[in-house]
Amino acid sequence: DFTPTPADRFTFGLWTVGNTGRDPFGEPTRAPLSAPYIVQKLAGLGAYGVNLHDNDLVPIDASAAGRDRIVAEFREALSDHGLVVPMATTNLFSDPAFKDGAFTSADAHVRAYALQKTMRSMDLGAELGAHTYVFWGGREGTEVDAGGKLLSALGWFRDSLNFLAEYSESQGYGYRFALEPKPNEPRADIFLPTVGSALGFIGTLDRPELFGVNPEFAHETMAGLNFAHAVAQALDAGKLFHIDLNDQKMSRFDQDLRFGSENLKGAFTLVKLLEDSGYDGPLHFDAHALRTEDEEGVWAFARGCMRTYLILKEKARQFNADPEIQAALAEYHRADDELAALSRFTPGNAAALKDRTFDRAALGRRGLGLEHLDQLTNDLLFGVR
Ligand code: 3MF
Ligand code: MG
Ligand code: MG
Repeated sequence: DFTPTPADRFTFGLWTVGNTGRDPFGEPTRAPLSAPYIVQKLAGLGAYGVNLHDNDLVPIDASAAGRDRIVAEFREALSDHGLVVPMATTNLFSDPAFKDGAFTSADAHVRAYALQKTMRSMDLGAELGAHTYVFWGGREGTEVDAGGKLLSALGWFRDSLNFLAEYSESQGYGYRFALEPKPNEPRADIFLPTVGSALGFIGTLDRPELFGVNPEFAHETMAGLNFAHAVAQALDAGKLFHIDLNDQKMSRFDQDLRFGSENLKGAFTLVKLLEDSGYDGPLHFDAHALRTEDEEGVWAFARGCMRTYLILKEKARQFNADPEIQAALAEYHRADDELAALSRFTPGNAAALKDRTFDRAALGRRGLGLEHLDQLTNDLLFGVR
């Protein structure tokens, strides 16, 4: 009946269901919810875990004693309700100190402070049991490129990530790090804007094996890209360390909509890809209820994210079991054992392939049956198959 359980590995951020509805043009529409209360409610809904930025839990100006008390209360709520913290991250975007970037600020003092804040936040995450550490470089970017930091910024970013990976290893935290790309908002242009950019950058780090990506549906969509394609590239590279699920209209401000609420077919493609690939990491919803909603609407939003995922997972199972759909797929994927063998390079195969005659006109005439396959998929999603 599509009721989630912890075995489904659904997680939410404290900042997601805790979102109070503030936007650049308007004040909050909902009262804040305490972290222990969020834990209790998410557990009641069948979630597996809760993720956080350091300052979602501990205010940036908390005293050491205040911090310890808040963390102790939070840990008690986690153990009372059986929720885990699989992922932690740093808020390197809210404080005015980070207005021109954290690791890529042109100010060496800001960069050093960002390292300090992140190490402390990594300590907190480790204390809570997190194994994945996310870097969303929200302020790592520019409006004014005349500042001339485009090349230096990448070097500073690299040095910081190398430093923090060594810190994690030296402390025995065993984190796997996930870079979360976003093209813009809050900066006009954010560095490493897409999944592809992040994957390329990872190859330049000292310990690339410790780094992967945390792609977000909304972020690739804001860049005009197809999210499932980005996720496929991350999977292919063995770099899908985490994922941020939500929804988004293309070419708009960052909406963080309920999963599957806008691009249902894109959501289906994604769920099928994740399920077929055997991805076994957390399924994290980085989204929030609409500003129109009260607290009841927040939990309706959270239930809806998980329910839609589970329905689409069942649709993916039906897709894989549907004989007519499978026949259409078999028709589309024309295989040929002899040609597959020839396509493995040897000098002989290269010579044989160069000599072979292909019926080019027949290749061009062949219909692929994709209209039929796509309508079968629609019928399946509409629930009429
Ligand atoms: C912003 C985001 C971020 C990141 C978070 C780390 C505040 O668009 O997506 O959410 O996801 O900082 O996970
Ligand atoms: Mg986002
Ligand atoms: Mg995100």
